[in-house]
Amino acid sequence: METHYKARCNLYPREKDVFRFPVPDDKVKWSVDFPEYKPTNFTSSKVLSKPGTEKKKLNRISHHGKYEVIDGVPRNPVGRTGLRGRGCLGRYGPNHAADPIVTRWLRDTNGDVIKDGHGKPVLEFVAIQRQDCGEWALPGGMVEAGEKVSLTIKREFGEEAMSYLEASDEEKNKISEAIDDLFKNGLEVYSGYVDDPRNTDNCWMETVAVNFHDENGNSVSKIALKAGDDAVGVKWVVLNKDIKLYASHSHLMEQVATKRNASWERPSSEQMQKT
Ligand code: RP5
Ligand code: MG
Ligand code: MG
Repeated sequence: METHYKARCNLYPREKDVFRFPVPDDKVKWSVDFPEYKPTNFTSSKVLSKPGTEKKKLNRISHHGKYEVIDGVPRNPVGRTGLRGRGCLGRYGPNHAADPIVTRWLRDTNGDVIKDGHGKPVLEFVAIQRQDCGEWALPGGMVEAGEKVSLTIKREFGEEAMSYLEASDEEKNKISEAIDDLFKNGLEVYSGYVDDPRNTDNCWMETVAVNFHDENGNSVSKIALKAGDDAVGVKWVVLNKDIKLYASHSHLMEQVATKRNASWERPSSEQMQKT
């Protein structure tokens, strides 16, 4: 992650009157002098009212190695965000999440894979609409204390894209089976800092993003998607460079396109008509 943009959004997420100190592009790096920099210190009351959780066995290690701790608090490794404190994030330093990226090839009505003008096949992926901000995103979530990333990936996909928490016991078994089957051969596409709007100077999101690809269109494509938990919508989205996604999820999707040798172009309306 070279720099961050969403982590410098003016109004802090989920708040009405918490604004960031404006940080121009050339003042993001801590190594650049910025004597006027006086960011507000903000930690949401929800975070402050959760005492004792620090004792849990949470992974405090960054994917980027050692981070600086200044005056007892970790420093965002990418740079200034315009806000100090924990904001609405639970931990100082890295807050670990995991993102499942479920993909299939976009096919025409005959079942043939659609290709872009350069002959590259076009991907579709499962996106959810976040309840907190309405933006479309990967169905990811926080790694719970002591939880393996592989389990977080399955759990979050079940909760957000298959409505596991709202399902009956019988449905729950079916969803778990489908997910176990689908999430067997993952390709890790990214691990590290996420340009999340909740980041502050002292805490930030990191993720492990794993791609599960349905090459032949007969596994993932069969599952029933249903938004649940903190998702209010779920759908297959045609991948291209113009899609607007939450945090730096578009950057994660670019990694998938590169690794799968898939198209990163917007498909023409002619191509879309064939689907
Ligand atoms: C993003 O926040 C991660 O990439 C992940 O998708 C998500 C985790 O937070 P919640 O969805 O649990 O809010 O930075
Ligand atoms: Mg979740
Ligand atoms: Mg989530």
